Amino acid sequence: MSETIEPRKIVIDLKKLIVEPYTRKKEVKLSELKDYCAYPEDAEKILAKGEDPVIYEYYEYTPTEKPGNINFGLTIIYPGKIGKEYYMTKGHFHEKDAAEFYFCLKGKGLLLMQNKLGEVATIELEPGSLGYVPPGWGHRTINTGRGKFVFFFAYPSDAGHDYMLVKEKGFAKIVIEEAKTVKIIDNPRYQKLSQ
Ligand code: S6P
Ligand code: ZN
Repeated sequence: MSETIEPRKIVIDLKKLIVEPYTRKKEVKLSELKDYCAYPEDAEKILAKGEDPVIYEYYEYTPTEKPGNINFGLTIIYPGKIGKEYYMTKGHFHEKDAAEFYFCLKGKGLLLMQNKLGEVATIELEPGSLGYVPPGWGHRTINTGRGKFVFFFAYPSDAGHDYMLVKEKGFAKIVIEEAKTVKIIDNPRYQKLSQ
């Protein structure tokens, strides 16, 4: 029998920074992110002190994974750095050719994208601006501000997520703070997809 999805109302609470109701909440701490960092030795130093800060969290509402539906939610990236690299999401590619958008609600940050040819694009996000991720582009978000960086996302429910490509090869660029300014530089640990 085919699944019936009922129409419904979902509230995005901009004060509490929560989606109500949500189907999934995930908190990513430094210990889980460390293999994605450009300078994992800096992550190890923080962890060795007995600290394991939450880097980001997200609330998602997934009606179903059936094609034709939309997943959406809220991502909150905390302010901070791991060494000189700003707090960021792991980043991923979608398994299917599926686009996504990020609509910034609070704070400021960067949307870093890369396609499988190794081409890179960055979009600055501040409240009111929307970053569009075309199908085929891996995406990571980075908090370059002093407060929480918060954005609303939406993408096709059957998109799927591939984290391995980013974990093993990295993004070609990383975002760091140097001399108190935001810099986008080559990732010293990047391995081209053809290697
Ligand atoms: C999912 C969408 C977001 C991210 C979230 C965390 O397609 O892009 O919900 O899941 O921003 O990022 P990541 O890379 O840990 O999934
Ligand atoms: Zn995505």
